[in-house]
Amino acid sequence: MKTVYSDRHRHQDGQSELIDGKLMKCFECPERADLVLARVRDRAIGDVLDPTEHGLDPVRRVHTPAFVDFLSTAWDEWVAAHGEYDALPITWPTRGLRHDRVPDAIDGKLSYFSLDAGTPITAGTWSAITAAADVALTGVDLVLGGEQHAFSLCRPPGHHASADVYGGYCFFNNAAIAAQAFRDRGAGRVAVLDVDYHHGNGTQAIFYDRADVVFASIHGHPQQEYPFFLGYDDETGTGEGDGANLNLPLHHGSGWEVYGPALDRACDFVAGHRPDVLVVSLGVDTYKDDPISQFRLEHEHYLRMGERIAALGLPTLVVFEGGYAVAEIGVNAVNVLEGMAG
Ligand code: Q9C
Ligand code: ZN
Repeated sequence: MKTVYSDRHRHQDGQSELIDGKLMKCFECPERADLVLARVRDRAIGDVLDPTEHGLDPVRRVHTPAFVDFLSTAWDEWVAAHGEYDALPITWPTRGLRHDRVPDAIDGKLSYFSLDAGTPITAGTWSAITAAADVALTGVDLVLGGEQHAFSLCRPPGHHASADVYGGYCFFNNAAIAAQAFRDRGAGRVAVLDVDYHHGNGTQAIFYDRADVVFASIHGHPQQEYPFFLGYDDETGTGEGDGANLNLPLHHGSGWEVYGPALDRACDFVAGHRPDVLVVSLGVDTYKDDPISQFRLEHEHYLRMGERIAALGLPTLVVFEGGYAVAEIGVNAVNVLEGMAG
C-alpha cells in the first residue's frame, strides 16, 4: 500500500492546550506522524509519496469561504493583537447568544469559528493544514488511479472540523475533503468509516443531510466523552440523508469483545449502502494506553480491524486522524494497514 506524506505537518507544533483544568503540552504533536512514517518505512509496506498541490477549490467544497479565509489570516491577526503566542479561544456563542454576526476582533473570530480551547493556531498552522488536505487529495488520486488501498498520513487530523468550525486538534476535515473529491470525480456513493476513539462530529455534520456520502462511527459515548454534544445512536441522518448515518457509541473501558462486534455492525451498514469507495478515518486513540482515551484495544486488534475493513472489498483510502500513545502509534496504525494487505 502506498503512503502519502508531507513534512509540512511539522509546521503545526503547538505549545499547549487547555485540558483537565491545566495548560498542558499539546498531545497532538509532530512526533505522531514522524513515528507512523518510521513504521511505514520499517515494515516496507509500500512507497512513500509526496503530495501534489490541489489548491483550495476541493477544500471549499466542504468548508465555507468565510472559514477558509479566517484560517488563512488568523495567525497574522492574532500576532498583531497579542504577539507570537499560540492562539486559543476562551469564550463561545452558546445558548442565548447571537450566531449571525462574525466579530471583527480576532479573539471574537476564534470564538465564532471554534469548539474548544485545545486546538492552537500557530505560525505554521496554515502551511500544515493545506499540506494535509493535499495529502488526502493525493490519496484520492491514487485510489482513482487504480490502487485498491492507499494511506494518507494526514496531520493535523480532521474529523472534528465541520464546514465552519475547527477544534479537537482539527482544522480542515481531510477525510471529508477526500470523500467529496471522490464524489466530484465520479464515485456515485462514498462511505466514511470513522474508527477514531472520538466521534467524528465534523464529518457527520458535513454529510448529515446527504445520501451520497454515508457515515458510520464507533466512538466513546457522548454521555462520557468529548466532543459530548454529538454521536448518539439516535442520530441517523436527515432529509435525503435519513438512514445514511450510523453511530455506535461505546462506554469507557470497552475492549475488543465489544469493539469487534461494533466494527462488524459498522461494516455491514457500510456494505448495505453499496458504496463505490470507502474512506476510513483512522484514529488509533482506541489503544489501551492512550493518555486521553478510555478504550482497551491491543496491538493485535488493529490487525483484525484492517482485515475486517479489507473484507468489504472496496477501494479504500485510509486517512490518519488521532492517537496519542506516541510510542505505540506507529505499530497500531501500520497494523491496520498490514491487516488490510492480508
Ligand atoms: N478530557 C482527535 O483525536 N480533548 N481529537 C479531549 C479529554 C480533545 C481529539 C479532552 C480531544 C480531541 C482527532
Ligand atoms: Zn480521537
